Amino acid sequence: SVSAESMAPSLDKDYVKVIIPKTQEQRERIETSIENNFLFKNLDEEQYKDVIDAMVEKRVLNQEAIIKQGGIGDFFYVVETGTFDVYVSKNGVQDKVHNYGPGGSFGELALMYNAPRAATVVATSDSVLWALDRVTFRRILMENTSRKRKMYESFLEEVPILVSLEPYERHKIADALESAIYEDGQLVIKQGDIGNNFFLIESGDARVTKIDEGGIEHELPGLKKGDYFGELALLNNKPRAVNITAKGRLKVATLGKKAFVRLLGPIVDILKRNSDNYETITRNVHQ
Ligand code: 1OR
Repeated sequence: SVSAESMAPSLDKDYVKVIIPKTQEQRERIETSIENNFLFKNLDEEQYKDVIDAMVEKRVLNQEAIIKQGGIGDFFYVVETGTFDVYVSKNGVQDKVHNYGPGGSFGELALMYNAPRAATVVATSDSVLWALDRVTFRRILMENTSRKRKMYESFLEEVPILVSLEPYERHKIADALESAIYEDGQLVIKQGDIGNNFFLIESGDARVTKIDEGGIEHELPGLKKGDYFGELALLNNKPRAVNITAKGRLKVATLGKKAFVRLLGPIVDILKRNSDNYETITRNVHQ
């Protein structure tokens, strides 16, 4: 077929694997550092090994700029220990836009898009990083990443709750999303359960019901494409407040609790404010 993917040059036989010798102890430190990083998910055994083989340890001192905006992209970095601030200069004004701690990663943009570095990244403590060269990053990690970003890009742009985010913040959400499908009548969230996921509706509709103290189930306003649910239990650490059921075939994109907290931090206030409306809706149902 003439899909975009099959047009990508197949260099499979031409590359030389990068192997930086390392101790078992170093391997274990890498594994811990990438454990919760979505970019490393879904790798097969060989890809996982190749990535670890290619990584090189890099120690940086407090205040060192490991990446300079406008520079050439050579490495992608994963933070083992330490902290980093990210600055973007625009029209001569420099703004702090982000920060990273252990398990975080940065420097993928220039490698993915063959672009100059989009930001400056400065250590704010003595730190240990694992660096992955451009060729290995593109060969192994990029396919995963760009496929997901492309897949979710237009959808995420249209999700009302996410419009206030920067495009780059939506990219990071795309990296972390997992799709799931529920058939008609299937329960997605059960009232009273512990909440572990946040959901965005990619397509289809969902029914929302609430069982009152007397055991009677009340129908609440339903949900449609672009709507979200499941945030309440994550915001408040409370059991699920309602039942959510697929009405016809329902496709959702989900975010785990950790990713929810990390990626939706900038809009938590909006989510909380919106959730105040539920109280009104629920109160009306009980009247
Ligand atoms: P890079 O290869 O361009 C700098 O090198 C890295 O900083 C970049 O990849 C990202 O991994 C990371 N905009 C651009 N790059 C950012 C941003 C960012 N935050 C972290 N990086 N933001 C948009 C600012 C208008 C901040 C979004 C929260």
